[in-house]
Amino acid sequence: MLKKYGSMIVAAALVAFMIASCKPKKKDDGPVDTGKSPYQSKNDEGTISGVIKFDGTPPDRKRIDMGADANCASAGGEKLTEEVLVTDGKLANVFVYLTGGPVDQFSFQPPSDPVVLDQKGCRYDPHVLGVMIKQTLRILNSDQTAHNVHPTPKNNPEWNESQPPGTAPKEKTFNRAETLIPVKCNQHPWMKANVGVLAHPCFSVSAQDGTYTIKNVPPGNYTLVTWHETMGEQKTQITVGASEKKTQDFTYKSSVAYAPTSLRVEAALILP
Ligand SMILES: [Cu+2]
Repeated sequence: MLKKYGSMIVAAALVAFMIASCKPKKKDDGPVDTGKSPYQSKNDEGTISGVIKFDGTPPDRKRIDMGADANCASAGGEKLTEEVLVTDGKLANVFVYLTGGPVDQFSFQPPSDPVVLDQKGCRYDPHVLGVMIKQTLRILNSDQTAHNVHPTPKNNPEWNESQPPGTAPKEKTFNRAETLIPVKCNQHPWMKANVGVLAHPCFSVSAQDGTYTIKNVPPGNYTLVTWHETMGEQKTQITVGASEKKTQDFTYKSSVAYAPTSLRVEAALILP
């Protein structure tokens, strides 16, 4: 009897090991060949635009103590937390993107222009941004201090590189879609950015006034997703007709717990 159970346990362990061995590796082996045909424009793309509103009292923005680095402390710019950035009831830094429909059925070429992520006043600027798979992310250091850029992805390889002042920009690409990749700086624990990586160009980030616009939307049926670092995710179904200009607003309420995002929130050096 014992022997029988023993062999069953060994067999189960072997199966578990085989399943674990089959898991895709996180190494940088290029974009997955999806076998999708390239999107052919009929010049009838639509537009989705709207406003992300914030209902309720936003959490206070806390002062960030940059005293650990004299260059940061003396640099200009705001030194307040920016996770929840509300202006006149409008929410900034919401990543808005489409899933399903034609954006998933076809493949899309990334633009040749890079997306720029700067380090300025010991902050990442912008705080939330999107790139396409294989599009260049150009990372600048405009400060007089060394930064250490460190994305912590789940679907893409993790890397961690120092960037001293006056050195050349870093040019990086991501090979797999991921919403969104947290980026930290090992030198300055308060520094955070979030990079959305998509296989298609239909995404946007809400501006200071809460507005967003997604251009060049192939006509079709989609799920429109709004992602906010700490407030969470919302989704709605949307249909875009040929050359249609669609409006879709969202509201985040301070009293509601939305579907959590996958971000790991890390403690920063924050003073009351
Ligand atoms: Cu830094």
